[in-house]
Amino acid sequence: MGDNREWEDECRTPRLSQNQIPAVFICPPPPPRKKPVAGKRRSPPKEGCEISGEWFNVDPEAVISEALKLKVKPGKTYLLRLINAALNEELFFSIANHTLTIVEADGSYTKPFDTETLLIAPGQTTNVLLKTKPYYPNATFLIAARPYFSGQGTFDNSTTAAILHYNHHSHITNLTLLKPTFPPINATNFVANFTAQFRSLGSDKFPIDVPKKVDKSFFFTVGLGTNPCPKNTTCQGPNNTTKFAASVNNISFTLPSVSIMQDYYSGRWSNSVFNTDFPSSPLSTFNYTGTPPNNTNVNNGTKLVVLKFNTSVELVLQSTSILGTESHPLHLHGYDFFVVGQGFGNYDKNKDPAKFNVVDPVQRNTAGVPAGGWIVIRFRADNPGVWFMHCHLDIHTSWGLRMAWLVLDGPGPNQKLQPPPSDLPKC
Ligand SMILES: [Cu+2]
Repeated sequence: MGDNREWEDECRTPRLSQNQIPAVFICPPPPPRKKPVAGKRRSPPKEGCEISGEWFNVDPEAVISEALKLKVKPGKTYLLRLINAALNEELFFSIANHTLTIVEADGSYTKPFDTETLLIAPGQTTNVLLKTKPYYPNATFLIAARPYFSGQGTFDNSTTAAILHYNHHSHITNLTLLKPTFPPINATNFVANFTAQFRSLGSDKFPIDVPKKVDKSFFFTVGLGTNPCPKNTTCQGPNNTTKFAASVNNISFTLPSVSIMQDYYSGRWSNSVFNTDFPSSPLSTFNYTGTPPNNTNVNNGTKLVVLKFNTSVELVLQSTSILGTESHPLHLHGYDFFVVGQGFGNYDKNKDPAKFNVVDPVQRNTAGVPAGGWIVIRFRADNPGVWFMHCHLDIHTSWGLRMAWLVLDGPGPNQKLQPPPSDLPKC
């Protein structure tokens, strides 16, 4: 607070780049410092920034000479900071014949766990420890990422790749190149099992502040839908008369002509660009993951939920099967939330809370709502301002899978929305 970052965020959000940048960035580790990882101090032996951002739409071996090389030494532990910078692809990531130890998600430490393949959604970050082989191997190893896609229709299934190269091999040619094995492109169960392994530290030494008591409960459906095709326009929706839309509680968010923050800060509540009647649960209920309703049209509007300062919020995010179930990595601005539960099918408010994890749930800012399933998140609304929440698949956001929370000021001097900076650009 106090650095006006909430104003920047609000202003930039609707201006996401339209250019596709499918990429996994492997970025430099931070300066060595004490980390609560397996109770030991670990200093990465090397710093550097590697960018694996080019799609190779051919056999990886054909482009090996051009591929980026991540040079390592045997018997070391490297920290890789992974960021999915793609706009529309959740990505599987793997390094052939090497195990990755996950230690961080979206800026919060996790209990370390091992995996051969990880999934990372657009905007998510994950730090992993890579333990190299004890001796120089007679091989090089493909580092690769390729999409996870749970929806319908065609999808680009290309692979992006780099090479893990043990340093002394620089003078040896014809080393075997080993490739990782990936789950199938639509491996939703793999994804659910993988994400269920994330746990925050949540110990006496590293406590977490997960809300145990809930002040306000919300139930939001997230999914696809349609809008009528405007007259004299050609639409490529599910049929000629419709175009694709996406919604939260069947409301497709319309971007306002003026920044919501500016309207709110200037005290305009009536006659403003927004309404404050976003429904806390769907206005029409149906079997969300069963047979979808015949009418797939969404409503359109700029609707917000207003929260009193410091409200502890529980939010069920339920995927729908309208135009097919699909995974939606939901991103909340302004907060790191706790994922206290996840499951498939329709959320059952009588049975599912018994399975919630309020001891060591993962804390992050982007979490996947499983295709045909749900997650439950909790956060404390202690950051005043207007906070966008949206699917991190850019195409779904642009179709309207987005809404915003308006968190009111608290009584304290440090609990108020800061005035806009003098150089605030006009949105
Ligand atoms: Cu989505």
